[in-house]
Amino acid sequence: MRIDVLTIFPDLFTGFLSTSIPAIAIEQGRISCHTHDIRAYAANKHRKVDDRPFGGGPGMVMMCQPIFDAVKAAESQDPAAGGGSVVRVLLTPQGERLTQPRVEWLAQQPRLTLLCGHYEGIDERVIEELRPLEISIGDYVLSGGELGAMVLIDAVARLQPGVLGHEDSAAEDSFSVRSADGAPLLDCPHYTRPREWNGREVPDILLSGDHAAVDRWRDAQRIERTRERRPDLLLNSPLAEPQPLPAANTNKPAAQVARATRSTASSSDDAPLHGQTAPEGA
Ligand code: 9D3
Repeated sequence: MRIDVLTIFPDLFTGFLSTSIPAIAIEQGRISCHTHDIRAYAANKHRKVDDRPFGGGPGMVMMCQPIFDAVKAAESQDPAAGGGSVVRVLLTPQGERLTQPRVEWLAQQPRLTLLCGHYEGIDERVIEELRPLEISIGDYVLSGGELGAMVLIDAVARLQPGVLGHEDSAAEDSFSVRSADGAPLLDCPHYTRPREWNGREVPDILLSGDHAAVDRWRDAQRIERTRERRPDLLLNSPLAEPQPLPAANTNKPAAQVARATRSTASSSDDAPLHGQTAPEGA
């Protein structure tokens, strides 16, 4: 897979691309990653890539011309790389959420062009012209698309065949392990030596040598942790706690039913499985 990244901060990618899984994927020749400085394509002599918004308001807007020319230049390099097929992705808070099924689809493409926005946003006309997929990595505010692009690159790199030493690791971690009915499950807890640390012991079952019993214990842990921490993943699964009737059979809107279900499943009288929780707000 060939990946081209368009950014006004190409330096952000150097450490990332020379470390850990992305570096291994590149060294093995499973992916190649090319960064392009959008500023190098600015046609004006001041190398200006942004301007004030029409209609007024705060901040600056990225101009069409440097972005369009950078995309065309990047995609005309090594034209054989994608066999003529290039998937364009704009990282933007207005995008659809990056999920593991979307990562799996992106990982199978021969060529990606990742466009990182900055400032208040990008002139809408160049988005209409390029028609990229629009992807967000979550509901929080970043200062630009670069971290989103790195998240996407890391997620697709580790799925390339041969990149992870232990081939089962990708198939068995969070969101790849599924219950019998197909609900994605969180991972079970892991332990290594020593058997006792700081007065804390490793669960006896893991030392029993009974592999079938270990497998059953791990499955039970996955289900319990998913119920406790991510009941939303089990909403349509028989593994979920008893739920309110579907929205169609009540006079409540679906969002309200989902909210009630989630708050029931993680009620505060249950002991928390882990010590601290980040507040989600009102
Ligand atoms: C505070 C500015 N916002 C006004 C309502 C708009 C805004 C513009 C540009 C907010 C963030 C950004 C920069 N973010 C990204 O480019 C971005 C992003 C993100 O902020 N959150 C989650 N995923 C992504 S992917 C790209």
